[in-house]
Amino acid sequence: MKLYQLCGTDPKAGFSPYTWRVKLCLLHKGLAYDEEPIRFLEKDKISHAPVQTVPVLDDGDITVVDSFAIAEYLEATYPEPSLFGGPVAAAQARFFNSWIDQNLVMGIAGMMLKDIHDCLDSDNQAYFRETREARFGASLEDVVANRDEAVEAFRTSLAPLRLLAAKNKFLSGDAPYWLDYAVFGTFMWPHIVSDFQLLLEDDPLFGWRERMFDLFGGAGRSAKRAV
Ligand SMILES: N[C@@H](CCC(=O)N[C@@H](CS)C(=O)NCC(=O)O)C(=O)O
Repeated sequence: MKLYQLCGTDPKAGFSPYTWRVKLCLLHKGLAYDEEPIRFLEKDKISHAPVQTVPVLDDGDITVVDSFAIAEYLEATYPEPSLFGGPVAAAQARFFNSWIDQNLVMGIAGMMLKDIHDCLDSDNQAYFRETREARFGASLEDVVANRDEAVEAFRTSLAPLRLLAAKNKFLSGDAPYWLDYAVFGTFMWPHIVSDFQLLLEDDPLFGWRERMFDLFGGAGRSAKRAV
């Protein structure tokens, strides 16, 4: 399998939160894959895919796009070990996926846009600035200007996840499943591009994230951008 992952100047430090979700799903299922780094301006590498965003997963002749669709594809094609833990959880995962995208991805983006920009080379920086400033309606600098206050609201918004982390070792219970990977994969994005502190040490989610960093031989912990 080949998984395309966005990177900046360091090809080993892929940072797309959506691709991280897929990486963790592949690791959970013990499926071997090669990671193909791609910069924003190297979309020709994924010209065979129906959309020009990552993740793109090539599994032999089959190409699958969108992190959630890829998770469903992996579950249907390689059922063991289960990624969702059963059909009810798989159905409910759609709700979580949407919640994570709206709350975590948007919340983190509003604090990290400038850090992401700073990981890129100058051509990719220009593309990133133009597309993101159009999307956010403000300069990258203005978007992140009040992040010291924004992070407080972000931490408050994590309350539903915090309840799960306070009760169990993993968000899914005694062992990690798709929900853990979807949330942790999203946290891998700021972990790689930034040193800004999102979680406080006494937050149950901090301890949960530490446990997630340790999974799969410390795959998450060791993935840090070279500076
Ligand atoms: N819903 C998609 C979102 C994918 C997405 O937005 N990927 C971003 C990177 S995090 C991308 O490839 N952007 C390309 C660009 O902005 O040019 C998924 O879950 O896979």
